[in-house]
Amino acid sequence: MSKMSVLAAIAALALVTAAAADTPQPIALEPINHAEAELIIVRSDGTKQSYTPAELETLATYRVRTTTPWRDEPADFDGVLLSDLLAQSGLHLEDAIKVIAENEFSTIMPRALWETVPVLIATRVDGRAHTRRERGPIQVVIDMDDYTASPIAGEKHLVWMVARIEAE
Ligand SMILES: Nc1nc2c(c(=O)[nH]1)N[C@H]1C(S)=C(S)[C@@H](COP(=O)(O)O)O[C@H]1N2
Ligand SMILES: [Mo]
Repeated sequence: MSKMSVLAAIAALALVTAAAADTPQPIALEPINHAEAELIIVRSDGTKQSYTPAELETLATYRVRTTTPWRDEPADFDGVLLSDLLAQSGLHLEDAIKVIAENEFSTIMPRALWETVPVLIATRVDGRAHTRRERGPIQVVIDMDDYTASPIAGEKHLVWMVARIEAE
């Protein structure tokens, strides 16, 4: 490798590292009172597992600071990774999942989405419980840089009032 290409490689690595270090950041969360909510996971064999926001937060928790299509100013979203939740409930190898909201909205997420983009299942915003008024209590959040860079991520994936995830 020439000296220039070594420098270029170091610069590229620094950029990648900076982007990766950006978000999601591991964060320890103190217990708080959440809005009453429940996320039900339905496996392909029909068995179910349900999580309140506090139960979701027993998985590894992360913070993503980002805007959303509904927020011009960035906010701190805390929650768990969709990939971790699917691994814990046994849906991570499905080709796709259907995410259904309390208002009956539903959308399909292909496995490539949660495998290539950190998809946060947010349970808190700016350190507080996430309310329905703010598009909680359980909201799918993707860092806007990752969202913009992904050929797969779309606005239809940014589901709020998430109620159910089913194997497709
Ligand atoms: N709970 C819920 N989340 C949702 C939707 C919805 O109807 N309900 N619509 C989705 C789609 S298809 C898009 S484009 C955006 C639209 O948000 P808006 O209706 O506030 O513009 O949110 C997504 N998340
Ligand atoms: Mo949409």
